[in-house]
Amino acid sequence: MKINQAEISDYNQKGVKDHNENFDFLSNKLTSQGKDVGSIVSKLAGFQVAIPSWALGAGGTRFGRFGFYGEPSNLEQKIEDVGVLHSLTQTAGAVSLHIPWDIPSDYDAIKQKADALHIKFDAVNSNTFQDQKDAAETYKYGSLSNVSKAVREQAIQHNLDVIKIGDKLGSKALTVWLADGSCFPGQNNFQTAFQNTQDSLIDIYKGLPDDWKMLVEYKPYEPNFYSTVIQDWGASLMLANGCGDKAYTLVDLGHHLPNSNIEQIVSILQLKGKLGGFHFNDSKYGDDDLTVGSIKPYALFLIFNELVYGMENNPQNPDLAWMIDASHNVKDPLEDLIQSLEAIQEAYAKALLIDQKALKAAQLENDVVKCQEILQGAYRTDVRPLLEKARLNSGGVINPIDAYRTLGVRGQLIKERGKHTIATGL
Ligand code: LRH
Ligand code: MN
Repeated sequence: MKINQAEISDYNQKGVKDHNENFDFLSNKLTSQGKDVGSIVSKLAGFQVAIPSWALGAGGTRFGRFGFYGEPSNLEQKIEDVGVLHSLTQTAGAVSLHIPWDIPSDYDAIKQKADALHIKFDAVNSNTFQDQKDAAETYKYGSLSNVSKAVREQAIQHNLDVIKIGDKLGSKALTVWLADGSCFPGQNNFQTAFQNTQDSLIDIYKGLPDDWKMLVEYKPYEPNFYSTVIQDWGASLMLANGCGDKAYTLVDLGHHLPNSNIEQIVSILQLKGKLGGFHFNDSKYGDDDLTVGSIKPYALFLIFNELVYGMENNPQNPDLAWMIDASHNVKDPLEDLIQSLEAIQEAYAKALLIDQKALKAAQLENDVVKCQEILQGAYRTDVRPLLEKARLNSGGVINPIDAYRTLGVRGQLIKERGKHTIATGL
């Protein structure tokens, strides 16, 4: 299904008066505080987040999966669904594919479809955490870190194949996340596992086109529950440095032990010019892959404060890959992704309201209270009229969730696809 511009402008009619009143009020207030509202709105409109191809259907856990009707059953339908998200929000202009879950059958056709929907191909993800049915070697005891050279070589070759697939689609980055680790003390020699991983990543790195990046994603545990080879930002940073200038760290918000200070990690990785991108989601306990901003919205705001500071002060750090990585156990996947896109825009908008100069001055004065007042003043601002303006300026809708329901998108998808289609992915 495709949402056409006429449906969008018809829908916006009912809300545009309220929007204009709210926007004018906020815009006047911010302008009186010296804020450049126009630049904030254009930064929001330019902030495109990649949708994970593996999260367009219902997710699940080992305890079960409850399907969602009208799920996409092939890559073409997944691109269509990303197109629906982008039509409504105008901030989902990219998709991140996971291989082999989403190997295109017709590259030209899929590129034409994505182009027509203004969808770019962001980082491609390799998968050496599941065995493919005709594979010669198993990844049961790891992939790039495996004690077996044959297993490591199979995993290296898979990553080189993923690069080729991404290259045909116009992608410019490879994301490597490894489940590799151990479930019991003594099972692994940590140094051998780490060195095998480093050597394997270097072999993959040699196959990276000049204008590509390698994003090394870390995670403390699951599916291994005693040790994980790439357990934290330090391990990812060391491995990226061991590969070279085109290798960076990837921060998945759910891949941190409770109460980790993620904004500090983000800040220092930018200072070192080694922050490559994000997998946005939220979590209460583990890698819960919940809707962005649904559990810890203030933490997300503090991360965006460091990102805004870094984007202004760390030219040594590359443009970042913005991606969502979530799983939907109880919500309509598209509504869940719309809420995540909204939360990301909201955190970014609030962070753009922070007077970084005044904050720096207060920090130099050790005026702790003033520092907090500056941050929380921005956080307490209802920035939704700015998000609406950015969407309207780009041809999107004022309220994406309401539009999604008013336009009956899920009903239309069920009519087209039926109730029993299942999307590949997690
Ligand atoms: C691992 C992870 C990784 C993906 C997978 C789908 O938990 O975050 O980014 O490969 O989820
Ligand atoms: Mn992830």
